[in-house]
Amino acid sequence: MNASEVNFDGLVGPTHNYAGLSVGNVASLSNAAQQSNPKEGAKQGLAKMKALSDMGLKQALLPPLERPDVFTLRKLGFSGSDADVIKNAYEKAPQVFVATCSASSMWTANACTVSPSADTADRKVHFTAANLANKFHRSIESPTTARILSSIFSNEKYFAHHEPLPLGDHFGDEGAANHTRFCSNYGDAGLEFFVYGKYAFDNSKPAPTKYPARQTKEASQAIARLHQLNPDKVVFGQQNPAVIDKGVFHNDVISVGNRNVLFYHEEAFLNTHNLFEEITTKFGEQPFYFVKVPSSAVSVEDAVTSYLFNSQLISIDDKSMALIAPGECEENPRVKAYLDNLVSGDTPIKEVRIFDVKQSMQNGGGPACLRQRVVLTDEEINATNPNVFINDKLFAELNVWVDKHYRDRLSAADLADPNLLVESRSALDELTQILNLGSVYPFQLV
Ligand code: SUG
Repeated sequence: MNASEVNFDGLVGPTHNYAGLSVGNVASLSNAAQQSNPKEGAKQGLAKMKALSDMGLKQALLPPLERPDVFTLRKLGFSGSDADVIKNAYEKAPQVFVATCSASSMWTANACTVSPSADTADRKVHFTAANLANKFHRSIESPTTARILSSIFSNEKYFAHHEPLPLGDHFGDEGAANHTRFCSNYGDAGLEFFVYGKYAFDNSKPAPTKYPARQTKEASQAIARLHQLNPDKVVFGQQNPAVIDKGVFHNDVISVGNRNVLFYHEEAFLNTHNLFEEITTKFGEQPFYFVKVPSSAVSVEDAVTSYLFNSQLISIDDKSMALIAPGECEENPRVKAYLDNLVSGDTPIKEVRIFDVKQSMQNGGGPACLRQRVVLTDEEINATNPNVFINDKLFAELNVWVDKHYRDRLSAADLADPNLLVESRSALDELTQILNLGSVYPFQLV
């Protein structure tokens, strides 16, 4: 069956801001209270989408969520008109308020976990929106995210959607940021690799001590069950707790995989030897490339500041791959030297392309955070909403839309401006028409 990887990038939302909301995410905390530029953020993201589409890859997008989230604020006891809700929340509970303003849905790697039809028992593509339970500002994303996914992938003959896992730390699920799929060709049955940060029900097992482990093993196991995966084609591996404590809050900050390649940092995992043996055995075919970046070349600290591993690893053709890396990799001499050598080595990675996604990077989101990978057969692509696929026309239309609706400067105080909600809603309403999504936002459903 012919299948391709489609990258669904998150469109940066009109309230993109830096609020220091993510303990354990070094960039988020160190840029807290900086002024942001939502317009520039959205355009940087669109430019990356357009470039990948021009490289011949299939590229689509997921829309941003409505923020501030007035509906959540109402659940927390704020009442009156929408403007009253915003004003009272800002004055009486400013930290709660900013958490309802985050444009964090832009990092669509965290939107959901997807298993392609070649891997599932019922031969449907399975989706589970991530509950993002570890961070309040992210835990409010999943209901609308799930609605958007169901709208884009609506044909029940091909697509199966599951509820997000139950909320709470025990089933903390961060979606594809901790999930990689290996395969020979995209249409073949693959090996799904789930990486967790801790065990939820066994405190005697290794776990980080300084920063939270956001993904539990039990959550990963639940996703594998829901998606009807063959246990012989699933591997669970634990992230090294020591690197979580150094700021590696998701596994996609320390490794990235594609087809028969895992590009990873030497310190990424626990029990690496046994883990890789299981991957090789279950993958079955040869060759499989474990491309190790040694600590002597790039330290964990360099990996966290440059986001080397938050690159996208994409297939250019059947033999060679490219890393889509953030600009920060060029600014770090050790990372740059490593990359200069990598492309001439004996691995399928033959090219590095650098992209400026600084607006997102300052919140701890690199190129790979900004995309959700969905492997689809040609038939499944035909059953997907065609209006979310990037082409020259949509790219131009979205740039005009951003110019019309987005601000080029946003500070904490601006978030309390009730006009921002009005601007944001009219932007999103127009976007649902451009993308032909129907009513997906809470303000469209009341
Ligand atoms: O969940 N940052 C996001 C970054 C997510 C990156 N995604 C992946 N690695 N896949 C997070 O920590 C910061 C928001 C703020 O501080 O304003 C934030 O939510």
